[in-house]
Amino acid sequence: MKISSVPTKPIEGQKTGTSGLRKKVKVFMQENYLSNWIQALFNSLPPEDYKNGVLVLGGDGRYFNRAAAQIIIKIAAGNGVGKILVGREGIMSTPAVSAVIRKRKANGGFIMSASHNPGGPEYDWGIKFNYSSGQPAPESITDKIYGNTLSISEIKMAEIPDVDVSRLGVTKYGNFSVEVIDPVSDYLELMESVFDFQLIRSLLSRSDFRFVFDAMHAVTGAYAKPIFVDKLGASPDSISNGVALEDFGHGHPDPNLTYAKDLVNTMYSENGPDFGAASDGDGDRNMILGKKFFVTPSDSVAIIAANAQEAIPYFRNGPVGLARSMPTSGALDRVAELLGLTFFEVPTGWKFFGNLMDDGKLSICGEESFGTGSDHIREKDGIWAVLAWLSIIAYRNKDKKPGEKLVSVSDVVKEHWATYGRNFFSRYDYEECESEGATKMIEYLRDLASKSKEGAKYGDYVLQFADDFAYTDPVDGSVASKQGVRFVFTDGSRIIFRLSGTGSAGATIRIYIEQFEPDVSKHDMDAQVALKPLIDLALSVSKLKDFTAMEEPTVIT
Ligand code: VG1
Ligand code: CO
Repeated sequence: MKISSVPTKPIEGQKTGTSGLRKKVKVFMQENYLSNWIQALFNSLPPEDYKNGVLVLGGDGRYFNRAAAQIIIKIAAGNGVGKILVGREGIMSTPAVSAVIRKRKANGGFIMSASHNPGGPEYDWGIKFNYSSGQPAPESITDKIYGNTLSISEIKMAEIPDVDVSRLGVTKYGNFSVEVIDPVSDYLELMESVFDFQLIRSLLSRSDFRFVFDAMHAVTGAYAKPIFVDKLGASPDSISNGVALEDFGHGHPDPNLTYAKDLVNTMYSENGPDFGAASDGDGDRNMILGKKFFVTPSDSVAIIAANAQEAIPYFRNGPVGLARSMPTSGALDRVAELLGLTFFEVPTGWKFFGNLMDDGKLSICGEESFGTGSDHIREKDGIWAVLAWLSIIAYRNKDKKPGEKLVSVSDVVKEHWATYGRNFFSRYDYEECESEGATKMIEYLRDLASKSKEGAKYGDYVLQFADDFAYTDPVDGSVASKQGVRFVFTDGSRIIFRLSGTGSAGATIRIYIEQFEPDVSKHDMDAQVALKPLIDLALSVSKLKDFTAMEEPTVIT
């Protein structure tokens, strides 16, 4: 195998965000743009982490993945990687890549995805690198990669023909080989070891229970039929948008109340289904809905944690520890407290959970941004979350005779609130703001937080503390600072501000609002109504309209 040295120059702006490097496709298609980043990555890894080693390659099927896969394979070969395991047609969800890395003891893997960002020639592309236990590369590595993109001068490329990724099997090129693998089978095997498929099947085959899943024309299209239909007995028409398309059918593959509107409409229609779910571009997010009922992701992880031991065989000995990202509501904290479990609060982004899991401290975790998962892999996992919820509902109904009223998704949630209290939660997103105004607003808030005093009055709320969240990893001692400005009040209410690290144009401001309500008689209130005073406070404290000229949020969750 001949390896050529391609001269190159540094390209600006290749710093990874919350989850990999994301840019417009057009940016990635510039000469050497992707190649520089991939080569910089190899320049950053210790050689023993990839020389003659095995790397996994998958993606969500978006536009440019096919061309990108060939570039990545050639540079990997050029740098001495021994073998690449690639999903057929370049397809593999983020959780499946994590599962395959772990099962096959690979050194790491690439995921070609910009997750929930839209795809197609005018939209976004992205690349993530995961390490040997399947977790997203830590900041120590991504910082090194960025450093190397600033000084890169040479790309090492193997001179091999394009690899046919459409057929399963191994192709050898000297000491290097490519194996095209089925993107579903390892992942499915793992799911079968985590859950009681028989139990879920008993629910999905009932005539008085209707299930729907919206793959949003993204990667879970490849997983939904083999898992829900073929293995678990759901009817074939329960899957919508089940074919992965390069532009996600012109959609925004983000499972939330705004972008998964069709599913939401179905679930809120008269005589709608009993259970609805959706996943995002790369299959790591999930949205769970009951009949005319939305489960907020912060509640979802808390409810899964509270029910895991009885409903999910993987947790038959009980979870060891729980964790959430800082802006996620405190619903999970209450479960940890009642069950007597260790609890962690980490910055936004899944990379912070992995160390805790590797150290045996953490079993179940989640983020308010529709991310839920466990230590079965090192990524959030959309299909896993759906199976977890189906397990809970199936377990509650396992002895119900035909015709008897079933325990519904909303019953489970309301029962949970009655036991633990309800954490009202909402997130306001202001997408594509002018970067300058958004940055100034965060700086202003950071300054305000640092000057704020305990006991200060904010309308009807009394300040407990305000800060810019910083996290010290209890396993390796690494510190992440400036992770979000928070104002926490004496009744436990919180308002939090941060800038998104996953966008590809302008800046996105996220405001997270939370208030705890122990009184059961108030649990049926609409979250937007219950949180109105706190939302108004957040807008006035931040002077958002002055800084950004944004009148309304683009997405409300
Ligand atoms: C967002 C979410 C965060 C999530 C990240 C990656 O980040 O808020 O919770 O981990 O996306 O999810 P940000 O920086 O835009 O707020 V995914 O599904 O894009 O891999
Ligand atoms: Co995603």
